[in-house]
Amino acid sequence: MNEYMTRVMEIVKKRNEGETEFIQSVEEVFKSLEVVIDAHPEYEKASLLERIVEPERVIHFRVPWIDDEGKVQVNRGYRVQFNNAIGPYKGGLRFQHNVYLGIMKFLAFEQTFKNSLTGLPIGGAKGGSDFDPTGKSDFEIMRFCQSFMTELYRHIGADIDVPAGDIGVGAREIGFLYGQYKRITGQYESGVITGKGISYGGSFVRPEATGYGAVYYVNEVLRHFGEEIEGKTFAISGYGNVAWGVASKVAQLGGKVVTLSDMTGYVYDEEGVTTQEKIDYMLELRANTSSTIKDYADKFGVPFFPGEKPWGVKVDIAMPCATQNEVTMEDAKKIVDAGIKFYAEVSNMSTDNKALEYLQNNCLAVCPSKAVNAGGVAVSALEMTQDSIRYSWTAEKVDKKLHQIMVNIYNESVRAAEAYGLGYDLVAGANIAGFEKVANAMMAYGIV
Ligand code: 2IT
Repeated sequence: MNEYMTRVMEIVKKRNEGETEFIQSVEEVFKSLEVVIDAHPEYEKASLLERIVEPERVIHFRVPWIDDEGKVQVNRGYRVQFNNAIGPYKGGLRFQHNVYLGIMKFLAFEQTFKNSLTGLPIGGAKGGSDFDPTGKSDFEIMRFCQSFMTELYRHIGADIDVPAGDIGVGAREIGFLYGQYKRITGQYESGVITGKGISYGGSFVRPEATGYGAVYYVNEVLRHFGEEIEGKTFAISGYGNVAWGVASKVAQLGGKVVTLSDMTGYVYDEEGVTTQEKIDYMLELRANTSSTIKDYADKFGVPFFPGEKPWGVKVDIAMPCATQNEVTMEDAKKIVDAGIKFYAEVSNMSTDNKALEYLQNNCLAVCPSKAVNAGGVAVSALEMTQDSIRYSWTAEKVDKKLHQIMVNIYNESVRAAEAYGLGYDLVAGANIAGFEKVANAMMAYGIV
């Protein structure tokens, strides 16, 4: 990092004390940008970095709701509208017990560059709550979502800010949220939220998009090395919506996912999560808030490793699909020791910064989440387009567009790193390409 960047980094650390994930994500992006900042002295004159690390708006609100026992509960709600230089704010909502401002800001910052990389006109935002959906009844979730939207509705709109799902927010929650939005505003403004059901303005392939997109991206990486998905084995973590999309696309292309995991441990399925029965069972597991991944082991008679992560398993490709910082230095060493040559983050910022650097030095290819998982938000943007033209594209058409977008993201990343003399560096390439478009737009606007 050059002198200007070091100075801005100091400001970020001071202003965001205790928000470790946010500081980490800024550091990760900055590492890639030195060449760009050196080549553009006008950025420093315009204090572009000082501005780009500061969210345009942070909304923090109270969410009171009544549980099934009639007791009043209070959670914290957030929406961080980070950057709308290239389009309306766009990004998911996360409902998880550990949510706080530092996680919201890191996700919104990442989202800004990811959304730019998709090539579509969407800005960056994120929101959510420390509400924990595990063990809650459908009615409790509904009442929570209604209360959450009763504040959020005034801050969003099809051309303002368009939320979607993330951890803890799936089709059921999106239905409750949109239902309340529609009731409060009296408008059928379906473009205000994405991830909707097909019967009310959702897009085909949105549930699969993050996982499918990740596999399309990895496919490009393998092609670069003269390899293909067919016959390859994959270790993945998680078992939710994203892991499900990865497992089913890998199976379609003739590879096999051999691990799934959750907080309690991982399962090793040597035959692979390849049959329709197994892939459908993942959805069943997810729908039942009291089940754990051990149920998969019991059902299909495969080994379960309690308390362990799947990173010691010998496979061709490792793809973390669970959450931020799930791969630490210790895990990274296991991945390298297992002889794994390809590493693709799917969960946002899956890897801590030191572990990421170690993997970059020891693997053939390291693929960053903001490129690999961008297919999810890209199809969300396609959902917005379909809503605005009041027309629904076929699954085949959306899937084709998704595939093309992922190929473009890969090519753009390769190009951007090469243009700055960094060689084949997918991490730097994604950061640079994502940054360039946002930076150009911000420069055009003057000091805003
Ligand atoms: O992290 C992400 O990109 C998402 N949770 C999806 C966001 C979206 O607007 O579809």
